[in-house]
Amino acid sequence: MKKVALITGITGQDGAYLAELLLSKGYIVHGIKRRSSMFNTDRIDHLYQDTHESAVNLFLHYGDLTDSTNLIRIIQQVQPDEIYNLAAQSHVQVSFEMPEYTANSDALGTLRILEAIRILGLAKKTKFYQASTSELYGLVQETPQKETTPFYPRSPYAVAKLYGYWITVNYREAYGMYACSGILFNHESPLRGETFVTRKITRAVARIKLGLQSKLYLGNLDAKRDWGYAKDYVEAMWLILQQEKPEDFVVATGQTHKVRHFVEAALREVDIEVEWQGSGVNEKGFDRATGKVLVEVDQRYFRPTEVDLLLGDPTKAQKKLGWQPKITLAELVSMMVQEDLKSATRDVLCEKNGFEVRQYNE
Ligand code: NDP
Ligand code: GDR
Repeated sequence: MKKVALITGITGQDGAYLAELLLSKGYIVHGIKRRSSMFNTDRIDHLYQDTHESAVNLFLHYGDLTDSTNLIRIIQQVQPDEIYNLAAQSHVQVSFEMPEYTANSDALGTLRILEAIRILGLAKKTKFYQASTSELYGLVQETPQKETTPFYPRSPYAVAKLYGYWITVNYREAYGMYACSGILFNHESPLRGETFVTRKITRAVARIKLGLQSKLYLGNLDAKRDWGYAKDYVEAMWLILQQEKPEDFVVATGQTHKVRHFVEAALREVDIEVEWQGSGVNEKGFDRATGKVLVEVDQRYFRPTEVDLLLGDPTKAQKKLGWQPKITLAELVSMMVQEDLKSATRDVLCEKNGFEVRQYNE
């Protein structure tokens, strides 16, 4: 019998990689996608065979974490062995603008799924994975951050995820459910949303190199993050649900770098050396060869409360899951810049042939 998995957030970065991984392991995969006025399945289209052509192992359902009845119906219909709750309003800065919605989807959404499992009598059958986050650590209490480090969330997003983390612990303890969290540190890829800092940088660097854009505007260049590769991290999600006992795990690389280091590495990938001048909001990054300003700091990307330093300790995941990150930061930066160069090249060709190329800058 094939295992059945349900992934919320299947149209996102992690959802796409996880769906691919589970399909490769022979699972039947169900995913929840939101209704949108435009196609929103770009990241998983290559996995989705036309139902009219052959037997499929991937099924999509319309749904939303803010709608309990919808979640109950889908879970009842699918009867999953494993649920991966990856859906979330996942942008930290946006959560300051939409705190109530973020709490509804990220905190109560988690509760809705756990309750659905319980109401449907699936507490002993269905394993539950919660996408917890290093943002829970927020204001630095100790480094490196591990499973026992106290939490101090610094954004409406992180506070909502704190509820998601603890309600998962509570359902595990109260109802004996196999319910647990991966506390994942930042993980990136060519599929990363364009408004997260790494992808914003690699996309801009490719466009600057090909003359489609002149400058990149960023916020806090000194924030430090422990960046890994998303494809490595979805393997850890799967491993977390294959243990004998449900437990929470930190998933990280154990290395941390400043945002400015990521900018330098991305520019180096296209043979540009950057030189920083000024400080704070007046800081600029110059092309050492031409003297042109390539990077400018813009106040609007600063957050009301920032997380200055994330550095994870993945020892428990290494020992108990046998998990290791396979890709280094240098390889990740290179992969992302090279992929963005391909899209930028396509845009250049379109422009050359008289087709308008839309600019999305954030
Ligand atoms: P993305 O932002 O790429 O994907 C989020 C997914 O959630 C999308 O499929 C989105 O749908 C969906 N979604 C958003 N709101 C709702 C809602 N109300 N109901 C149903 N679906 C919704 O995130 P990632 O793939 O990067 O992250 C996956 C999860 O892991 C998230 O929960 C995130 O908070 C968490 N996380 C991520 C880390 C990272 O570094 N990437 C680190 C730690 C945790 P749509 O495509 O329609 O927008
Ligand atoms: P983060 O990721 O907030 O860590 O959350 P993001 O890439 O948005 O920011 C990382 C750091 O870079 C600084 N920064 C900027 N960030 C953005 N987005 N845009 C900018 O222009 C910019 N300039 C500097 C930020 O201030 C921050 O310090 C991600 C999300 O995937 C969450 O869902 C997840 O839980 C955490 O990672 C772990």
